[in-house]
Amino acid sequence: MPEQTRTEHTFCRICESLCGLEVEMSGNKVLKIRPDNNHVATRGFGCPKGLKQHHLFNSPDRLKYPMQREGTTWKRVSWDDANQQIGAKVKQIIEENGPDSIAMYVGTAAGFSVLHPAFAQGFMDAIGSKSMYATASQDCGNKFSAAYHMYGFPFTQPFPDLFKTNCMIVVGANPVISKWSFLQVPNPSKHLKEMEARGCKIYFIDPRKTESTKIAGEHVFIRPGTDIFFYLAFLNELIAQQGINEERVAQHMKGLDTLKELASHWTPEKAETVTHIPAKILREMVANYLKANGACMYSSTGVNMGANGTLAFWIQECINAISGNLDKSGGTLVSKGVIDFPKFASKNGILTKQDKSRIGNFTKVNDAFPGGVLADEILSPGKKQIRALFVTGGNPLITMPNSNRLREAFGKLDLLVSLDILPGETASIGHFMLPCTSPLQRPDLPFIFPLMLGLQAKPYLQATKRIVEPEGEQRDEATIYLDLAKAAGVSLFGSKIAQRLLEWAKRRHTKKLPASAQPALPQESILSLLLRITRQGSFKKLLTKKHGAIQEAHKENSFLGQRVYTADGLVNLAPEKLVEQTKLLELLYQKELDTQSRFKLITKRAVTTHNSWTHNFEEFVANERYTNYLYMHTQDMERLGLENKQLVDVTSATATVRLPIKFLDDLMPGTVALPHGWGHQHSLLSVAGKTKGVNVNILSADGPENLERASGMAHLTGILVDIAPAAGPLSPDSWSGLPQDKLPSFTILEDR
Ligand SMILES: Nc1nc2c(c(=O)[nH]1)N[C@H]1C(S)=C(S)[C@@H](COP(=O)(O)OP(=O)(O)OC[C@H]3O[C@@H](n4cnc5c(=O)[nH]c(N)nc54)[C@H](O)[C@@H]3O)O[C@H]1N2
Ligand SMILES: Nc1nc2c(c(=O)[nH]1)N[C@H]1C(S)=C(S)[C@@H](COP(=O)(O)OP(=O)(O)OC[C@H]3O[C@@H](n4cnc5c(=O)[nH]c(N)nc54)[C@H](O)[C@@H]3O)O[C@H]1N2
Ligand code: SF4
Ligand SMILES: [Mo]
Repeated sequence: MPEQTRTEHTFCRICESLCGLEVEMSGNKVLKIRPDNNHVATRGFGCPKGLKQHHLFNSPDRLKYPMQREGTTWKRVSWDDANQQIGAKVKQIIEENGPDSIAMYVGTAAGFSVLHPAFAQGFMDAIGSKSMYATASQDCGNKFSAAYHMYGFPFTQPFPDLFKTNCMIVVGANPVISKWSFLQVPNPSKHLKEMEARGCKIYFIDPRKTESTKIAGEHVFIRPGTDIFFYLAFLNELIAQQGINEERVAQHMKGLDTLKELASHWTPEKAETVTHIPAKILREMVANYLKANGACMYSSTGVNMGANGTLAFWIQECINAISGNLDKSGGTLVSKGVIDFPKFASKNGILTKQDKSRIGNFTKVNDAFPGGVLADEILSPGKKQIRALFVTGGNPLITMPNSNRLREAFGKLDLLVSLDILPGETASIGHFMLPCTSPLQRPDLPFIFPLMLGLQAKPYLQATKRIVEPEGEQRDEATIYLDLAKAAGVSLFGSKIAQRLLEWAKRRHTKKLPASAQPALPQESILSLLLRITRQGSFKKLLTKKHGAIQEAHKENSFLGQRVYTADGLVNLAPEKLVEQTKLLELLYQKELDTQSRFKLITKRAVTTHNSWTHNFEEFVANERYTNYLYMHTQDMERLGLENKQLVDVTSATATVRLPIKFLDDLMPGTVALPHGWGHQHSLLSVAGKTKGVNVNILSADGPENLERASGMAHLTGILVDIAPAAGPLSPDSWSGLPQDKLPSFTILEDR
């Protein structure tokens, strides 16, 4: 008899929008996913990735059993065997080389779960290793670093009060495609249109006329990588137009004089020579910003990845602060999640560790070292040399700088373990792949940004149970780390009591499960405990609010003088570490002047991608989408004598990639765009593996001298490149830029 269909409510955990979803199911099978029209905040919004995620999860490649590689063959192993072997290796490496030789890379997918990142960190604490790496140094580490210096805590992140702002300047973000980052606002197009309709002045500062700029606001081109000069000129002009709120500054901030002195060198005319933003437009922008009752500047990855992200973000925050827009309705707000997390965490030394990296002497940001020194840390002999790496919900081989070098380094590891749902590029070259539950297979709460920090335009809470049962031997990451800690003879969170208590809870919970189920921690109970400690009621109770539970709205005047956790409680407008970096600005400016005639390469996301892992579904790579393209303005193509779809070589300081070119007149001439997240040819992914795209991160440089000093951010946009018709030894078949002999080809045994 066919099973009856039923509807389950949950929310998407692929990107920061966390869209409410209605899932039509039959038995354990997802038939269809619809946006939840009655969701309190996301109100019927969803994107192709979220609504088709079941196809990504139902792939025949989906990991179901622990796998171990022998030579070029992957075979199935039992959990006991995998844990025992990994545990023994971890013990051996600790004995021989110390705990810091065991590293971990926490990827984006981990960030969207509550328990996964907490238990991953707990495992590193168990080992006693400081060698933590995360996506932040490819994404937003600059924001964390600047916030730490200015506000005393990296996660203190003021965000635009979208519903009330009267002027918003968006720099290096494309919310219509990517949704917002550091702010949960589902359905960006609708919000942007509504904002404009009520008279809000919107600017997009971007080297490409993006999908967002076509929805609302005014677009202003900027030469990639020159944002810092735009911000400094904006500050210079803001001071000239007497836009400082002296009273607010005197009461809550320090360092204004240093800031003024710095800005005095950067007139709109001087900045224009490198940013290409006309001084007249900049002056108008400043006037509109100052005229508005409630204005804000917001930036995202286009600025973060541009080699000067920390300085740029710092100046942006200073502009919002000194103009009186910080902590003001219509400006930027600093919200609270379920607790005052910055207070709790800074008191307990969470996310504020100041360890230094062995290579490059970088200070940790958010308790993690820069990914751009990971290859060096693996390849450079000595005490603390990294010999083992756990990759948890990430795919660094595609997403980090200088992928070829990273591939070489990963090949030298004694142990590379991936906790993933798919056998992606990083997992494919490792020693063990551990099969995890997908988002639909785990109970959850909104991740740390909304939960702990309230980074939501409209605050709400929601709980979801697991709606799809795991298949084969898939396990949740928290349970995996508990078992790995036991196998390595260490205690999660560095606490014997915690380890024993969690093992007991796991045994007790597993007894209640059907005999065929995998052992598991009681995830719902742990999440419930978190809610109860923070006085939010129980998980079960929250589950009954299947469309989400609205929380109190954010308030202005609730941050300055109250929740700034610097030593003196003042916002530091001129942190020494950042001011020191400004000495390099003249040099940088000169370098920009010297390279005006060269191409700069930027990124470009698509609605069907999420970094590197959504190409394993036929529909998302159908027809022309079988590869990525180099996008170029027709004017530049004509100048170089290139034709649409022609194969070209793109060469940076590190490598060359070969791929087809497409014209795109939305680009600023002199700028080319190349989407990231491609280059799957040599993974075990059956659909993505047949695509032709190239990994753009072969073109970005790693190593201490190529990273942004203050935050360790990789330089992934605004990269200088040369472009020429395809010629020479690169094989047109590979298009990947990797020498054929360096590419391992793996097989997977059928018995999985
Ligand atoms: N050139 C260039 N490079 C970039 C960027 C760019 O714009 N340009 N963007 C950067 C940004 S913003 C980021 S955040 C990084 C991303 O860097 P990564 O986090 O390294 O990359 P993802 O592709 O998001 O990898 C997610 C991995 O998690 C797996 N996964 C999915 N769901 C789950 C789950 O529930 N559990 C587990 N265990 N695994 C799961 C996926 O299969 C995939 O392997 O890349 C950065 N790299
Ligand atoms: N569809 C889709 N959605 C995603 C993702 C995805 O891969 N695909 N990734 C998710 C993740 S992990 C993140 S962090 C967010 C990121 O979300 P966003 O930060 O909004 O990322 P992008 O859409 O890449 O927008 C960056 C913009 O910066 C511009 N830009 C490039 N270089 C420069 C520069 O030097 N200066 C300035 N001013 N602008 C520049 C680009 O043209 C682009 O329009 O998106 C998330 N959402
Ligand atoms: S925008 Fe798409 S991927 Fe992001 S949460 Fe919503 S449905 Fe999921
Ligand atoms: Mo990201």
